[in-house]
Formats: sequence, structure tokens, C-alpha cells
Amino acid sequence: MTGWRSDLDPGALEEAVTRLREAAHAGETVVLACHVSPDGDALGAMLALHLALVELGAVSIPTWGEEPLRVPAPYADLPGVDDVVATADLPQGFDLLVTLDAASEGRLGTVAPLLAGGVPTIVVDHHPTNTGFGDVRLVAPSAAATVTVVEELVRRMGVHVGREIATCLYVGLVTDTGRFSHANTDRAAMELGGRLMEAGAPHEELGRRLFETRSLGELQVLGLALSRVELVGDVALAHTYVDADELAEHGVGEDQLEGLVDLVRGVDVAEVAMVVKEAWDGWRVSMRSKGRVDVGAIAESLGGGGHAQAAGFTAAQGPPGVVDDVLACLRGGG
Ligand SMILES: [Mn+2]
Repeated sequence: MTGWRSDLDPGALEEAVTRLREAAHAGETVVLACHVSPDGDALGAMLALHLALVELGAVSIPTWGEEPLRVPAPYADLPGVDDVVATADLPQGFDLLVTLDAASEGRLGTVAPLLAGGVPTIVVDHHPTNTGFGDVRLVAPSAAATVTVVEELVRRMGVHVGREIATCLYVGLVTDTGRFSHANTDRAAMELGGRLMEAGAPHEELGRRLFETRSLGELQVLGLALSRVELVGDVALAHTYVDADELAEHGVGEDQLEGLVDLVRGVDVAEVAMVVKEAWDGWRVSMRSKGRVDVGAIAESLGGGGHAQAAGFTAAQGPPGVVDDVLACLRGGG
């Protein structure tokens, strides 16, 4: 096996396929759990495997461990999404647990305690930081997305990848690769995308729904925030903010403005971008760097964390105080 497949233990792959097929053919109950605050890869991987298991005869129950379960708007029409069940409503006994795109037990939220119940657990993931929990582990850090591993599983289970499964898999692939543009985009990702297109994934419609659709309120809040971007020339910092009243007025959640900081980073002369959003528990600060400044170190020094090019922290005070703190770090060589 080459590429991402060489990350997997062939014995574990075979065991996972056998267990899933046997469970399905015996009509057993399989619980599938993706990480909390699910993104496209988490939901796509879980629902694709769910549809495959149902086709083979399993009682498959998809869930994730938070209450209330709120499916993010772009994913509300995914095939199988109506079958999602709250963790509190899971049956008392089930036969097999599969976790998807979750790097640690903590990311499973209220599903995590089920791991201690002695139910065999298959872990399907692609995070290099996966902590190694579970019984059968299919963790492929070289895979662009968890759906990459799921497609392999589904094919080996003998299930045909039709339009519905392809749609779920494509959503995971196109979101985790940033529309086939992030560094994790490789030949395997491109080839998988092609196969899924051929299988009927509506790529054009999905592209529009996932990347080009916003509520009117979201668009207006973006406009507001963009209209007051400021540039601090000596440190090439572009920054802006949105407060809680503005979010409430437009019916927008602070978590719905994920893309704003990337827009701010797009300012041609900026090296660092920062967005400050007021949330119920303080001010959430997102930072991005084009590479010369380690924003992870700055976020860490201010009580948060992240990567060199994408990081964040929570602050008790909003602008201008939080801007002053960050400027002190940037000017201090932090
Ligand atoms: Mn992922």
C-alpha cells in the first residue's frame, strides 16, 4: 500500500471491515459518533458510513455528544442527516461503536463515557494528534480527510458508492481541503474527488451551498466588520471587531463568522489579521498570519493557543484594550 494507505495497519483495516460487515449482516446495532461541533468532514464521514451500514442491514445510529444537536445550516440537507439521534436517546445496549474524525475522547463530548462501557470501538480519523483510544484504530494522518478512509472502508465492505454516499464523502473532502487548495490536497484527494463526481456528487450545487451561501444577517455583519478594518502599519496588522449587540441585531451567532478573519488576512499589505468577536463569556479573538509572524505564540502568551498561522484566545476586554495587548506582543518581537 502506498500514500495515505500506508498509515493504516492492514490487519486493523481487515478487522474493521469484518466487524462492520458481520454486525450489519446480523442486524446488530452500531452507534456512529463524530466530534462535537461537527464540520463537513465529521458529518460527511459519519453519514456516508451510516448509509453503507443501513444498506447492509445494520441498525445504524449516528450521533454526536452535545445538546442540543444543531446541524449547521450548510449540512442540513445531507443524505441521512434526519437519522441523527441525540446521545441521551441512544438505546441502552448496542453492539459496536465507531468514532469519526475525533482526535481524542474529549472531542466526543457526552459520547466519551460510552467508551468505558466495554463496547468494541473502531476509531476512524486522520488527525496526527490522535491520542490512540479505541480498540481497532484506522488513523491515517496522511489522508486529506476522514472521508478518504471511510471511502476505502465502504468499498471494502462491498457497498456501491452511489449518489447519496458520494455526496456525503464529497462534502468532507471539499471542506477539509478548502476546495482542494490547502496543503493537504494531494493526488489521492483529487482522484477521490473525481471518483465522487462520477458517482453523482452534485459538486457545483455543493460548492455554492457550502462556500457561497449566507443569511442576509451574516452578510450584513460581514459588511459592518469589513467597513471598519484598520491597518496598523508598523506591524502590518489588519484588525476589526463585532460586538454582541450587532450580532444579536442581525440574528447571527459568533460561530457563524468563521470566514471573516480569512477575508481580513487578504488585505495585500497585512502580515497578520485579527478579528475580535463578543461572545457570552468574553471576547473571542481569532488571528491569522501569512507566515512571517507566529500567531500561535502570541495567542499562547495571551492564554489561548493554536498553530503558527491560525490561532485564537479569549479576552476579558474588547477593543481597544485587546488590540493594545496584541500590538505589545507584535512590537516586542513576540
Ligand atoms: Mn477532518
